[in-house]
Amino acid sequence: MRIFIAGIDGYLGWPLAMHLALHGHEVHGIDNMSRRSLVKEVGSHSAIPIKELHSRVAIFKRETGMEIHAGYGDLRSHDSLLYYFKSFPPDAIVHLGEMPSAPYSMIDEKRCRETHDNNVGGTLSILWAIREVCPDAHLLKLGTMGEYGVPGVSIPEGDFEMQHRGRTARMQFPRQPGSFYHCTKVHDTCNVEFCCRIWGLRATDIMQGVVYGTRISTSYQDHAELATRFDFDSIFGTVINRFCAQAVAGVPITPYGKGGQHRGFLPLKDSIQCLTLALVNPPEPGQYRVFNQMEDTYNILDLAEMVKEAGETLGLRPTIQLVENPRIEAEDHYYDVDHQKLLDLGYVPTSDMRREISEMLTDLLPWKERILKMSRSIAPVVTWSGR
Ligand code: USQ
Repeated sequence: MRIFIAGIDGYLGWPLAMHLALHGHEVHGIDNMSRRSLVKEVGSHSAIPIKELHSRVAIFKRETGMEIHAGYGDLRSHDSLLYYFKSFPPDAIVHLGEMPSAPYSMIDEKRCRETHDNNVGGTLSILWAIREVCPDAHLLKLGTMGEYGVPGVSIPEGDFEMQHRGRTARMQFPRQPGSFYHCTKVHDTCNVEFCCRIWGLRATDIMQGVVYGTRISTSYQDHAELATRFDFDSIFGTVINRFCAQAVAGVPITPYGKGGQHRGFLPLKDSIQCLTLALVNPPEPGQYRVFNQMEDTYNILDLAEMVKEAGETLGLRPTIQLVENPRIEAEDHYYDVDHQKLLDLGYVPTSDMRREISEMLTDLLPWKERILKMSRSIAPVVTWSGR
């Protein structure tokens, strides 16, 4: 299959590109390198050092003999996108090229608007380019479980049957995003579904839970120069990854508020597995389908305890410190999510959360000094209330 990856330099994009190339697909991709520059802007860096994109591509070729065609590109440059798609008409487009941080989108008006411009604008650019150049291509778009929020009822996989005044209809499940970043994903969902309905495009919208971990695949895991990034700062680091980095650095693990927030999680290598399954099982023309991509739900305090225990087993002395919640969010709530469709396609969850945490701590230990060097970026600084 000929696959184009937008956001090929990211936490998910790079391991997905390698995985797909190793499984015989022709992979092309672009990245505007914003993740690298924004993490720098907020005063941090990847705990695990990563090579520049062109070096990664060269090392991958040297090690495997396989080619990944990747370079700089911004999705919002619509003419460039048309050029890419015309010179390499893709069978599928994986869209990971968005600014992924809720806190970043809440810093100020400039960052909020940048997030909307990049995310909503980039997706619109892709949709128009597909329509013009390759209307039969499958768009695999990364959404988020955070689109649904925590509504207090079970969350279906995309749509549900609604009854109102004696009539029934199938509708998208209502959205309740928790940050301006999550709002951009809701807007994307609306645009992607609309284009399937009106233009007959085909798309899979992935409502993904929080991804964690350092391990990407057994076949090239040991090759340090091919590692994917790992963020731990309060803006771009996600919760389990942050807790593990905190345990390694010897600074307190920071559940926000009461720590009763529930989320769905899945390990990085399972995210790669799920995205691949969606690619090799495309939807029908005109079909807009939603997959809730997650494995298990946990509450934040339990995760903190798990990281603490795993750290102690490795001889660390992690501590947990509840901190005032910088976000406005429910801290103790019902959470139940349908996530059957990927299992039906053959997804085999690999996760044992305790083992994953232990592996993550082991992988991060050599980089303790790198984490400590940017330890000022760990404490949360962005508040939802702006105070
Ligand atoms: N949290 C803590 N302590 C921390 C960091 C986070 O208690 O040190 C809490 C947050 O308050 C939140 C939960 O952990 O309740 C998850 O936060 P997160 O930063 O790990 O994840 P979130 O902001 O929700 O966003 C991340 C990714 C985003 C993706 C989303 C999936 O950055 O791109 O869309 O996870 S989901 O959370 O299911 O919406």
